[in-house]
Amino acid sequence: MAGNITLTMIKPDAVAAGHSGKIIDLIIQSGFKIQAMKLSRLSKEKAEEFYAIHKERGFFNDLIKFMTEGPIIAAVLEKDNAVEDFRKLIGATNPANAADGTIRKLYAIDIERNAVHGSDSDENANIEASFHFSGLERF
Ligand code: FUP
Repeated sequence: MAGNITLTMIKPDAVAAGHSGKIIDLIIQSGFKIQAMKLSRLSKEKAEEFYAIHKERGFFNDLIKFMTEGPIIAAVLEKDNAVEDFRKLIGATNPANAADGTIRKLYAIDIERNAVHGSDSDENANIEASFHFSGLERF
Protein backbone atom coordinates (compact mmCIF):
# COMPACT_ATOMS: atom_id res chain seq x y z
CA MET A 1 0.00 0.00 0.00
CA ALA A 2 1.71 3.18 -1.20
CA GLY A 3 1.45 6.03 1.24
CA ASN A 4 2.04 4.31 4.52
CA ILE A 5 5.76 3.59 4.53
CA THR A 6 8.93 5.61 4.65
CA LEU A 7 12.61 4.69 4.65
CA THR A 8 14.98 6.05 7.23
CA MET A 9 18.70 5.77 7.77
CA ILE A 10 20.30 6.65 11.06
CA LYS A 11 23.47 8.13 9.60
CA PRO A 12 27.10 7.40 10.59
CA ASP A 13 27.39 10.49 12.85
CA ALA A 14 24.42 9.47 15.02
CA VAL A 15 25.34 5.77 15.14
CA ALA A 16 28.95 6.60 16.13
CA ALA A 17 27.76 9.03 18.81
CA GLY A 18 25.56 6.35 20.41
CA HIS A 19 22.26 8.07 19.61
CA SER A 20 20.65 5.13 17.78
CA GLY A 21 18.64 3.82 20.73
CA LYS A 22 17.21 7.23 21.61
CA ILE A 23 16.33 7.93 17.97
CA ILE A 24 14.63 4.55 17.53
CA ASP A 25 12.68 5.13 20.76
CA LEU A 26 11.51 8.55 19.55
CA ILE A 27 10.43 7.02 16.22
CA ILE A 28 8.38 4.32 17.98
CA GLN A 29 6.90 6.75 20.52
CA SER A 30 5.83 8.95 17.58
CA GLY A 31 3.62 6.16 16.26
CA PHE A 32 5.78 4.52 13.61
CA LYS A 33 5.90 0.73 13.40
CA ILE A 34 9.20 -0.81 12.35
CA GLN A 35 8.69 -3.18 9.41
CA ALA A 36 12.36 -3.90 8.77
CA MET A 37 15.65 -2.74 10.29
CA LYS A 38 19.33 -3.49 9.80
CA LEU A 39 22.76 -2.24 10.70
CA SER A 40 24.97 -2.05 7.63
CA ARG A 41 27.74 -0.06 6.05
CA LEU A 42 27.26 1.52 2.65
CA SER A 43 29.92 0.91 -0.01
CA LYS A 44 31.00 3.91 -2.07
CA GLU A 45 29.04 2.48 -5.02
CA LYS A 46 25.84 1.99 -2.99
CA ALA A 47 26.08 5.48 -1.43
CA GLU A 48 26.59 7.02 -4.89
CA GLU A 49 23.55 5.12 -6.14
CA PHE A 50 21.38 6.18 -3.20
CA TYR A 51 22.31 9.87 -3.61
CA ALA A 52 22.55 9.84 -7.45
CA ILE A 53 20.09 12.75 -7.62
CA HIS A 54 22.74 14.97 -5.95
CA LYS A 55 25.60 13.87 -8.25
CA GLU A 56 26.16 17.31 -9.74
CA ARG A 57 26.02 19.17 -6.40
CA GLY A 58 29.16 20.61 -4.83
CA PHE A 59 28.61 18.68 -1.61
CA PHE A 60 28.31 15.27 -3.33
CA ASN A 61 31.84 13.92 -2.69
CA ASP A 62 31.80 15.01 0.96
CA LEU A 63 28.36 13.45 1.38
CA ILE A 64 29.55 10.11 -0.04
CA LYS A 65 32.65 10.17 2.18
CA PHE A 66 30.50 10.86 5.23
CA MET A 67 27.85 8.24 4.44
CA THR A 68 30.51 5.53 4.02
CA GLU A 69 32.65 6.41 7.06
CA GLY A 70 30.89 4.01 9.43
CA PRO A 71 27.77 1.94 10.00
CA ILE A 72 24.24 3.15 9.40
CA ILE A 73 20.92 1.72 10.55
CA ALA A 74 18.36 1.47 7.75
CA ALA A 75 14.69 0.90 8.55
CA VAL A 76 11.31 0.75 6.86
CA LEU A 77 8.69 2.55 8.98
CA GLU A 78 4.94 2.24 8.70
CA LYS A 79 2.34 4.81 9.72
CA ASP A 80 -0.58 6.59 8.09
CA ASN A 81 0.92 9.49 6.13
CA ALA A 82 4.38 8.08 6.88
CA VAL A 83 6.50 10.25 4.54
CA GLU A 84 5.09 13.60 5.62
CA ASP A 85 4.81 12.73 9.32
CA PHE A 86 8.37 11.39 9.41
CA ARG A 87 9.78 14.50 7.73
CA LYS A 88 8.04 16.55 10.42
CA LEU A 89 9.63 14.34 13.08
CA ILE A 90 13.15 14.68 11.63
CA GLY A 91 13.00 18.44 10.99
CA ALA A 92 14.77 20.64 8.44
CA THR A 93 17.84 19.38 6.52
CA ASN A 94 19.97 21.99 8.28
CA PRO A 95 19.61 21.44 12.05
CA ALA A 96 20.05 25.19 12.57
CA ASN A 97 16.59 25.54 10.99
CA ALA A 98 15.02 22.44 12.58
CA ALA A 99 12.12 22.87 15.00
CA ASP A 100 12.52 22.07 18.70
CA GLY A 101 11.96 18.43 19.53
CA THR A 102 12.83 17.17 16.05
CA ILE A 103 15.47 14.46 15.64
CA ARG A 104 17.81 16.73 13.72
CA LYS A 105 17.44 19.53 16.29
CA LEU A 106 18.25 17.05 19.05
CA TYR A 107 21.04 15.04 17.41
CA ALA A 108 22.34 16.52 14.12
CA ILE A 109 25.68 18.31 13.99
CA ASP A 110 25.33 20.30 10.77
CA ILE A 111 23.65 20.20 7.33
CA GLU A 112 25.84 17.27 6.23
CA ARG A 113 26.16 15.30 9.47
CA ASN A 114 22.44 15.55 10.05
CA ALA A 115 21.72 12.30 11.94
CA VAL A 116 18.88 10.83 9.88
CA HIS A 117 17.45 10.40 6.42
CA GLY A 118 13.75 10.36 5.60
CA SER A 119 12.21 9.65 2.17
CA ASP A 120 10.77 12.70 0.41
CA SER A 121 7.87 11.04 -1.47
CA ASP A 122 5.82 7.83 -1.46
CA GLU A 123 7.49 6.83 -4.72
CA ASN A 124 10.99 7.29 -3.31
CA ALA A 125 10.00 5.53 -0.07
CA ASN A 126 9.24 2.39 -2.05
CA ILE A 127 12.39 2.70 -4.18
CA GLU A 128 14.55 3.29 -1.08
CA ALA A 129 12.92 0.45 0.89
CA SER A 130 13.75 -1.93 -1.99
CA PHE A 131 17.27 -0.48 -2.16
CA HIS A 132 18.00 -1.54 1.43
CA PHE A 133 15.77 -4.60 1.83
CA SER A 134 14.86 -7.39 -0.55
CA GLY A 135 11.76 -9.55 -0.27
CA LEU A 136 10.04 -7.24 2.21
CA GLU A 137 7.15 -8.87 4.07
CA ARG A 138 4.58 -6.46 5.49
CA PHE A 139 3.28 -7.28 8.96
P1 FUP B 1 16.80 15.84 3.11
O1 FUP B 1 15.71 15.38 2.18
O2 FUP B 1 16.31 16.73 4.22
O3 FUP B 1 17.65 14.69 3.63
O4 FUP B 1 17.78 16.76 2.27
P2 FUP B 1 18.30 16.69 0.77
O5 FUP B 1 17.69 15.57 -0.01
O6 FUP B 1 18.21 18.07 0.20
O7 FUP B 1 19.85 16.36 0.97
C1 FUP B 1 20.30 15.03 1.17
C2 FUP B 1 21.53 15.07 1.98
O8 FUP B 1 22.55 15.82 1.33
C3 FUP B 1 21.36 15.76 3.32
F1 FUP B 1 20.82 14.98 4.25
C4 FUP B 1 22.76 16.19 3.64
C5 FUP B 1 23.36 16.46 2.29
N1 FUP B 1 23.44 17.91 2.01
C6 FUP B 1 24.64 18.53 2.25
O9 FUP B 1 25.59 17.91 2.72
N2 FUP B 1 24.74 19.87 1.98
C7 FUP B 1 23.69 20.57 1.46
O10 FUP B 1 23.83 21.79 1.23
C8 FUP B 1 22.47 19.93 1.22
C9 FUP B 1 22.38 18.58 1.51
